[in-house]
Amino acid sequence: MLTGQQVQNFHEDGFLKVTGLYTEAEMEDMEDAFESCVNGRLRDFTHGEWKKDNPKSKSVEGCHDLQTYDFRWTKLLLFHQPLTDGFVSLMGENVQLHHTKLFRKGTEQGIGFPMHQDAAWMRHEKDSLLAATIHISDATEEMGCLKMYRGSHKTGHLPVFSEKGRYLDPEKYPISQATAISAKRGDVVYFHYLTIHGSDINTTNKVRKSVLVQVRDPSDNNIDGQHNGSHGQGMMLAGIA
Ligand SMILES: O=C(O)CCC(=O)C(=O)O
Repeated sequence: MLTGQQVQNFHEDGFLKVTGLYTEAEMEDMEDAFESCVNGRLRDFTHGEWKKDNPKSKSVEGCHDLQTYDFRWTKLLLFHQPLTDGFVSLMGENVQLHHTKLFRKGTEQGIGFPMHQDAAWMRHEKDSLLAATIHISDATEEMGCLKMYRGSHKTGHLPVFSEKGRYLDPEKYPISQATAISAKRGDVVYFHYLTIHGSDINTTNKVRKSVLVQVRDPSDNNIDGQHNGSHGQGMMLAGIA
């Protein structure tokens, strides 16, 4: 379980980085599972028309529903007690799976994500959704680590600037003004689905690797049907529905 101070920080900031939830042996398993997943399954996850401003950049690639590709994701993401305990500390005893996904941000010009709220992709009535990004590689600022606007989960639902990419106005919410959340391999960053976040270009020669689990309270309902029907969506990770 997280400490009272960690929970308080999360509610103030809208995000929280936690270390030590995974052992090195688990991280080795995770990296193997990552490599076994990526062959032939990755697709372009670049948000909308953002890339046209950076024509030389390479795409961010990713895929969903990791547990359908390799059994290790089930124990490393869905039935991983320390990870789930973190969700319970932050949102309460009932935790339901929404979806899993993986990102691979390529080297030298691996493009970023413009600032956005995940809520624009999966709006729910009670805004209970949280995500956890698990870092499989280190993520320095030069590698295009996550960036967050501190406290922005309190601003509610903001209008999207790009309908297609569903990101926010880059003039109002530049990536450069957000707080960089650099992370080490094994670190987990929990964040609320209203927290404004994104990430910048990977300018290094190292690939940035991460996976993500998104969850909700089982009493919460999707409003517009977006992002419904991921594999295992509705599975209880903790508590009862
Ligand atoms: O990990 C990143 O670089 C950003 C990912 C992101 O924005 C998301 O999962 O919504």
